[in-house]
Amino acid sequence: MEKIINQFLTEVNERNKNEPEFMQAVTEVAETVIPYIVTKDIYYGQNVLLRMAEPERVISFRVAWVDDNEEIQVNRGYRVQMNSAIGPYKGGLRFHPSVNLSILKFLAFEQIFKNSLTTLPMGGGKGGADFNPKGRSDTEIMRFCQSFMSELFRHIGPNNDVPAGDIGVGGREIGYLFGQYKKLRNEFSGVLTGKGVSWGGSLIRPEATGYGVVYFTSQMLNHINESIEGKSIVISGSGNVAQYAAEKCINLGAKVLTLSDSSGYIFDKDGLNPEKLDHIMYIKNVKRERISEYVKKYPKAVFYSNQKPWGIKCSIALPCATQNELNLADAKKLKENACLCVCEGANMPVTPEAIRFFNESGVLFAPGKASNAGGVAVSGLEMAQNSLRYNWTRKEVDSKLKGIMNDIHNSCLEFGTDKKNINYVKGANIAGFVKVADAMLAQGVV
Ligand code: NDP
Ligand code: 2IT
Repeated sequence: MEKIINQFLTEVNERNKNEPEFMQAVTEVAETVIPYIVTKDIYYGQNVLLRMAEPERVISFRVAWVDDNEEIQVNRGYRVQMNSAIGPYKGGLRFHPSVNLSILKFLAFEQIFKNSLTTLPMGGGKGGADFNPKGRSDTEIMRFCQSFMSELFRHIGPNNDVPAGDIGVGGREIGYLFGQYKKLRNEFSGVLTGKGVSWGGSLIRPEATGYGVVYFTSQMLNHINESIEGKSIVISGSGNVAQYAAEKCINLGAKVLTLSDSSGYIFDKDGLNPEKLDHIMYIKNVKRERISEYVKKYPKAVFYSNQKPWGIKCSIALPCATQNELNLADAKKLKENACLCVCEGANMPVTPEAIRFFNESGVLFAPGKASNAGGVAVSGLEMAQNSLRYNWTRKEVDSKLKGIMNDIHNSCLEFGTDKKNINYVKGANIAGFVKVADAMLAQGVV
């Protein structure tokens, strides 16, 4: 088996040299899905996974714009259209200086499986730019978004490719991108998700990823007769996903001890409450400042500069910032502190060595493609509401989100249970693969 997996990975690597994040994502899927493929006549010999690992199309383009000092800036924009077997390409846009093809291809590849798991008809895609929004004025952000969309609009559409937010792209950026698309196409359509509710957005979309992560965590705990209530929780990040994960944890009676950003983390041993979380949202979403501002208003909390929160004792850890932010040494600290469950809010935040350690040492672990699928799931519901020209209530969307997270959990159990042991990575990868593979086989070799 090892030989077949290595042959496959060598072939993919040949075509994707110097793309470590992409190879990391493909390796994780290959190690769990190839042993399944070889037992199924319909998939064996069809090179389906090899086809999935090659993007259908990659677009790269210049984004030139003028900053507030009237200097001309140049960035690089991308859209990776990875797989459209089960629906239009769907996935977020990331604006961050680290953005490159390796990162966007890993994200687009994971998105294929995640979107399949949601049970909604969405293919996989991802895009973004190596633009750093930090310290930029509102008008600079607007000009950048307009320039970015002046090229991207040619390649997307409500039945073809529907982008959304990711790191550095939230409601403000989606607004500027939508405005420019509408002007260029002279069309009001559901081409982006994460829109404002008064112009086609869905209720609960901002909350969906974070809430979904916590619903999924609850389901994992319920399965071992545990619950989230009263548990201490360590969260990294303080952006969209982290904020709403924290909100839901607090609502369910858990104690959220930490949040972080790229400058360090805050530890509040009394736990966050709704008022403290409101203040975090004000710091991050309105003032757009560093998380360290928190301790000015709440001096009992401590800010640890340039450190990660994984050494804080907790029962549950939710990494919600970025890829490869929790390594083997961090995983060992969590285990020593009797952590029960690690559920990914970010995409690929836990390194392969750390995942192996969790699986071998009995710490429940959920991969992002299952546990953070709530965001794209509600994006799918936003697309459905746009097509219907209708809006569901908050309660309706939240209940659909809960149902979808529950279905994903059940799919993980169906494909990932082996002699009562649950491997959520294996379960999510195989369940996600099957639906896309069946569609690709039915549609022929193209
Ligand atoms: P935001 O931009 O809202 O927040 C990102 C957070 O992560 C910030 O606190 C940021 O800190 C921190 N961060 C980003 N890059 C780094 C880095 N290199 N090192 C340390 N910290 C970093 O993004 P989201 O909350 O939307 O996204 C967070 C994660 O969740 C990403 O992995 C994303 O792909 C994933 N995700 C997002 C979904 C969504 O719907 N938004 C859906 C599913 C997954 P700072 O402000 O200092 O940069
Ligand atoms: O990683 C993700 O799933 C997202 N950033 C959300 C994608 C979407 O289309 O809502």
